[in-house]
Amino acid sequence: MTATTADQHHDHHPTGITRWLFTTNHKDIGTLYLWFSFTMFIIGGLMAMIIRSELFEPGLQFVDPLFFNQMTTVHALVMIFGAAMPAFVGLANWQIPLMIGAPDMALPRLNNWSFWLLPPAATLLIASLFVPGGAPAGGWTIYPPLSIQGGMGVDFGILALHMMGISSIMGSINIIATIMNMRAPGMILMKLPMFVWTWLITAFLLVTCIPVLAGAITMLLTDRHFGTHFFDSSGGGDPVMFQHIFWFFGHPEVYILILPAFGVVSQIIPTFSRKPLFGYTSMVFATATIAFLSFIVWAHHMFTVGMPLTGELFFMYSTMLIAIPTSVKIFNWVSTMWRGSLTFETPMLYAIGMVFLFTIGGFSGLMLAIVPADFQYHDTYFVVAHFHYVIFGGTILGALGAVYFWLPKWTGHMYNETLGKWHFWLTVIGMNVTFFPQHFLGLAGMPRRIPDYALQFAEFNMVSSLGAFLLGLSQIIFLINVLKTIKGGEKASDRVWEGSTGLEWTVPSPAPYHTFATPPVVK
Ligand code: CU1
Repeated sequence: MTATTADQHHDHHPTGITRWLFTTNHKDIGTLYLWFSFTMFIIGGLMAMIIRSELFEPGLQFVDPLFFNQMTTVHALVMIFGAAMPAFVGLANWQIPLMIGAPDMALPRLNNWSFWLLPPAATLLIASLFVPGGAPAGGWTIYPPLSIQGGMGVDFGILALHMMGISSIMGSINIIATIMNMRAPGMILMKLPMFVWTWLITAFLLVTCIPVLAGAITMLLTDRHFGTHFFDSSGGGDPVMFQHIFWFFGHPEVYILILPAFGVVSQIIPTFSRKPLFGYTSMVFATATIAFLSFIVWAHHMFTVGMPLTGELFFMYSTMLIAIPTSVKIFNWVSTMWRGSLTFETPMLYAIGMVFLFTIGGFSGLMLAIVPADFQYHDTYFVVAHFHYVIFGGTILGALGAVYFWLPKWTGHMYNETLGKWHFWLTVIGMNVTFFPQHFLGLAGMPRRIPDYALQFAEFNMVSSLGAFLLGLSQIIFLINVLKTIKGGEKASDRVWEGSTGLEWTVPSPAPYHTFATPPVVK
């Protein structure tokens, strides 16, 4: 059979469910990832609502203590592996080929498989709550001995983590292969848009650290069923070894969650400042430095296990070192805005909110890095407040900002700006009312992962729960806005943000004014 050029370049277009099941198109797969992520965000969010309902006042109200801890564990795993990571893989699928001038991802069939591993994995994870014995109950870190003793739900969790890990590794291989091999002629690495740079570095973090998690949970599995005693002290094993292996994965995982959000912010801020990104080269090296340092700080999560003083000092100072490249990035974002022609449409609000709130989480992280102080904060609500500023304030706000930023590009329609602004302000107010009081609860000594608490913690918990209900409800505005934009609405121009040329979504940063054929209109 002779194939014409047209045949080679036009796939068959199956419709309905088969379109989505068999798709190898990066945009379709990006869309699947984003909707999957949003679904997990809602499911994990509903669990958070149950947690905050239970903690609204002292005493046991709605769920029994074991189920409370199991659901808290699944909330974390769903949010990290189901909502946050897939959101950015979805953004990567949509944007990386467009940003580097490639027709699709390098490995389109692998791409399909990467996505379709996720729904069964998520099903297993959520089902673990309802099998005899229930889900892991010790938090997302699944520390032994609790995770050795738990029922078959723990095995569900381990299998789910393996599947999501395989998905992440395959996705990362695809992203690395695409960026290294499929750039348009002339696009040298130091011309990559920052979103692409941050994803390249994130993909290397993923292929390096996910196998370590896979090792840890496989050893856990053999401890549970095949008579090994890696982590079982009754058989000569060491439960603290699990913590070392887990956090060798777990700390880089934190940067996997945040670096692509940094990339998004580095695209949005120049666009709405009508200036090129300040300090592009330092931004690239700061990102790479953060990624490198993320591998030598892991034991700051386990200062209280009783490690040698030299170890505590090393992990304290190496952790504090991360503040330097992080500050470089924050300095660059602020400098990009400095004397720019700023406008504050929804994506820009999200980017600025992300920089501000992530920085709060960064500072509380610095506080937690101080060894003697950490002995006070360890396993308190201070830690919960800290990482929610990082993951909600940083990662989730970054993802939401990215959706508003690129939605006109994806759909051809403008979203509703008024609804976008309502969504932003209610989300930011809800988030701060939820998580800021948790700093005070933690400093006052309230432990994390408990369904009940002493009376002196009642007021701040009530405030926190009210904030959480506001935060949860305001996400409905986002859903309505996105659905309306997909269905129709005002047509998006090819210079939606009046920031630069039609390439404003894809170039490293908007070109300086004097390079425009037609000068942009600044409101
Ligand atoms: Cu860490």
